[in-house]
Amino acid sequence: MIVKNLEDVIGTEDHVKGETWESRRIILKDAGMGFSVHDTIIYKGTESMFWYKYHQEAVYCVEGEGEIEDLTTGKIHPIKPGTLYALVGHEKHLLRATKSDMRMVCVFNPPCTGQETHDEEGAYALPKEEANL
Ligand code: 9YT
Repeated sequence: MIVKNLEDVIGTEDHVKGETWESRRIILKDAGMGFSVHDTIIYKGTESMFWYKYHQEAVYCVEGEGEIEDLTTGKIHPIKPGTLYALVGHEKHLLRATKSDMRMVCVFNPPCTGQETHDEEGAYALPKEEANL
């Protein structure tokens, strides 16, 4: 059994920071579970483009409000606490934290190893001023 607290991850190498987000990676590939579990924060007023070509990801909002735009359909879905989106088809998407920081718990299959921050394939962030928020 593994028992961890977010406090065990904050400030370690598994606490990874991007331009528009930070990710506290609580369970990674080395745990042998077949998935990884991340507690992430998306910063207020930002727009991020993500495209996980090689992973499926489910994301559950526990705090904050924003929206996700599915770039394969053009559809925009509001996000609030209790909303879950699942990228079953590796959909390229725009994530916007419009009203506040959003705290999102993510599960990845296959699991992240912890290295993804350097070469986050397909993910890049628009500068805040271009996001027009
Ligand atoms: C919800 C989301 O996609 N957050 C970006 C961070 C990323 N998922 C990660 O590496 O934890």
